[in-house]
Amino acid sequence: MNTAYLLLGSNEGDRMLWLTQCLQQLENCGIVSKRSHIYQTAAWGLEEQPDFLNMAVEIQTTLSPTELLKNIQQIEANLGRQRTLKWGQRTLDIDILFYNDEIIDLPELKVPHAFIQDRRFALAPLNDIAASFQHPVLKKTVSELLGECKDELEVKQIS
Ligand code: GSY
Repeated sequence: MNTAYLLLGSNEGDRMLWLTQCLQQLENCGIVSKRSHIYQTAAWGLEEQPDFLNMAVEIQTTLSPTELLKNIQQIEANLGRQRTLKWGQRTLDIDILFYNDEIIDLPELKVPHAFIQDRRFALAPLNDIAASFQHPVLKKTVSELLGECKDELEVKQIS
């Protein structure tokens, strides 16, 4: 069994509904063993767009990293995601943040996800469920990375 940490985000349409449906569909990938609070977060990248709702989940899965990626891309497609602008609005985005303590460098998949340490919208929810998890490259815990993070975009816990 493998442990993966995922970040879910939505900033288009009924954001809470997309997150809820995503949680249901993730049950096809394994067991969702932990979920963070939900945060309303200012959009990073193209800032002239609606705020995101973000949450992190821990999943226990027998899927390999690339199988997991294919499954979550299918969930994104099922829930209306259209891949248009790189930093644009989206009904649902699912990122693999960590997969065990593995370092994966494939054209289609980089794990740990490159932005974790620079994005409060990822670290705050992740800290709810994996504060003492150590980043396998930076060798710092999620809690330490959150304490050092300089990202000033607003991240507000809403549930
Ligand atoms: O990379 C994830 C999608 N995304 C997000 C996000 O999830 N939250 C916030 N606050 N900004 C974002 N910009 C992008 S792209």
